[in-house]
Amino acid sequence: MKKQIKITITALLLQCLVACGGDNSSEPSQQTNNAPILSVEFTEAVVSETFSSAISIFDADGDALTLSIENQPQWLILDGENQRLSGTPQAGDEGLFSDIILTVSDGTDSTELLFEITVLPGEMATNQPPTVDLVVTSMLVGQYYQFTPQIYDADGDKLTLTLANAPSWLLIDSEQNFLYGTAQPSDEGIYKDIRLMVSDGTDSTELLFEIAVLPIENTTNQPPTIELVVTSMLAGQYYQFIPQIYDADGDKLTLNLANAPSWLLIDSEQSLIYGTAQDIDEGIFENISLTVSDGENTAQVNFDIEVIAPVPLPAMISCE
Ligand SMILES: [Ca+2]
Ligand SMILES: [Ca+2]
Ligand SMILES: [Ca+2]
Repeated sequence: MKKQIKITITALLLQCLVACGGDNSSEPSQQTNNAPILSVEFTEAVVSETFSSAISIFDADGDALTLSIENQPQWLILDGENQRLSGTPQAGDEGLFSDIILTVSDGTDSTELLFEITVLPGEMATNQPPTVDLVVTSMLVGQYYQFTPQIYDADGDKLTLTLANAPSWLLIDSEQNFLYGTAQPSDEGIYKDIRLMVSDGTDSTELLFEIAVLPIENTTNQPPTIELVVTSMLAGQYYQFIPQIYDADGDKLTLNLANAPSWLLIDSEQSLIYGTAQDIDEGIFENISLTVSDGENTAQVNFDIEVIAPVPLPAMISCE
């Protein structure tokens, strides 16, 4: 602005000098024409913001000047009367516009100015709203859960999560951006339209989700397993066989014995089988089954027991 005023004053002064000094002769002037000069303020334009830049023009002879423009971006308008370039670039106009030619003419000579304008992205125009994604299936009552949403912002903005319309036991850790909570048996049911919002400070994105709170019984039961090693028994001796039983869920297990000889018994408390066969029981007892149950599923092992009569000790033979 300062520069513009200075130029205008100078132009007036020269016009005055010409008017005062050179008007007394009508003889054809041999003086050569001075070409006009021009300059523009160097300014950067911003998307969605009004751009305006003054053009300074000057002609040493005080000739009437006209401005014209070529190769300008569509949004850039020349106001020749007010010696001003103006316009409002839109989103998509970001970048460098070069080789713009501004021409000033005094009717005889003209001067060209080659310049360029950079259009910067505007704050508002280029914010990418953040995205949020969350995979929540179901929760079992009594168990602590943590859900970490996938949040992303293409601009790298700092993101803030907020939760709305959530059950009271579902909480948010805004520092670390995750959800957590433990539902109680009285919370069983489906909670719909829970809103998770992520904001980058300018735009926000919302995700609606639901959580089903299931009773613990709805878990997939792991059936128990059983292993038993039984070889043979000597008649007259007490034996105890302890099966290896296991349940991945930690369920309480109960044993059941079937197709067993009467002398083979089960101790359900201690989960073992025991018994003493007699000499008359000598033989093979086949296909005895021992079953373990976790209350829902069972596992079974079938086995044979051979009862062997003890070999009588050989009689002492005395030699004479
Ligand atoms: Ca001139
Ligand atoms: Ca953003
Ligand atoms: Ca089980």
